[in-house]
Amino acid sequence: MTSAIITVAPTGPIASKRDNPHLPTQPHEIADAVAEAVAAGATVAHLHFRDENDLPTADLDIARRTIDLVKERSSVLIQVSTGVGLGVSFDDRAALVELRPEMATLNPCSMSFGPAEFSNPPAKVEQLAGRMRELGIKPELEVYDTGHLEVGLKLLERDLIPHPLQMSIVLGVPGGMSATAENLMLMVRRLPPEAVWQVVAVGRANLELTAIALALGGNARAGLEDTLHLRRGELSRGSTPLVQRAVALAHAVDRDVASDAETRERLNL
Ligand code: KMH
Ligand code: ZN
Repeated sequence: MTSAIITVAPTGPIASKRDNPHLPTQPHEIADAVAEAVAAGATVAHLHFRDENDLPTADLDIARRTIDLVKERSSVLIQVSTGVGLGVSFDDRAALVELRPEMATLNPCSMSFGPAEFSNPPAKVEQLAGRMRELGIKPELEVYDTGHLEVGLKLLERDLIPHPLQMSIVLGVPGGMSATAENLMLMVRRLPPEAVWQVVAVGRANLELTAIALALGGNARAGLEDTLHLRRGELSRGSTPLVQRAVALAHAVDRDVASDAETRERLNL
């Protein structure tokens, strides 16, 4: 099997330091967390940004400052989240690609996201995909349901996103598919053979589904964005223990962890 690409997701849109005091929120904290995770084997950093009050933000200065600090510490590939956080407008979220990261997420469909609405109107999604293509930014599709996958495959068919398809199968968001092995298999069976994919299992099933995905040939995402715990009742002391666990799982199923060069080659960057 191919080597496993490990993405670190140190900070998401929802959790706060009250939920886990090790959650990095400020630019230097995020840069420290990524540097540690890279030393443990991560080659991609999936980044959300927070303002001085620790709230999710698409502020370009904060994003630029964070990215610069991350880049000072390693040659990790930067993947900016254009999901950002609930309550931030699509246009503000989309503007983050103007910072020209190597990669950015593309959330192809609107949905309920817990108690809120996650708005991704089709015309705006296509516009963002087009802008990413112009700027040479690799999109990672974030699919939370079977219909999202079909929309993503249509974008690929219409050449609005480049080959190979890169995808996160996100399971466990209230409003999307639940985090079960059956749902993961349903999605994986529908992927084109060239697809580069990982599971983003939110919450309790993170360990099991990450293990299954690695055994199936998928990649792994690890970090406090997706789970705050290492195991039931034990908060993870940052993202590094989760990255180390993903590396151990990859080795347990006889896979190497992708280097920077292998990651770039597999994603055709
Ligand atoms: N926060 C995850 C549920 C994005 O940032 O664009 C999905 C995610 C999407 O990581
Ligand atoms: Zn994210």
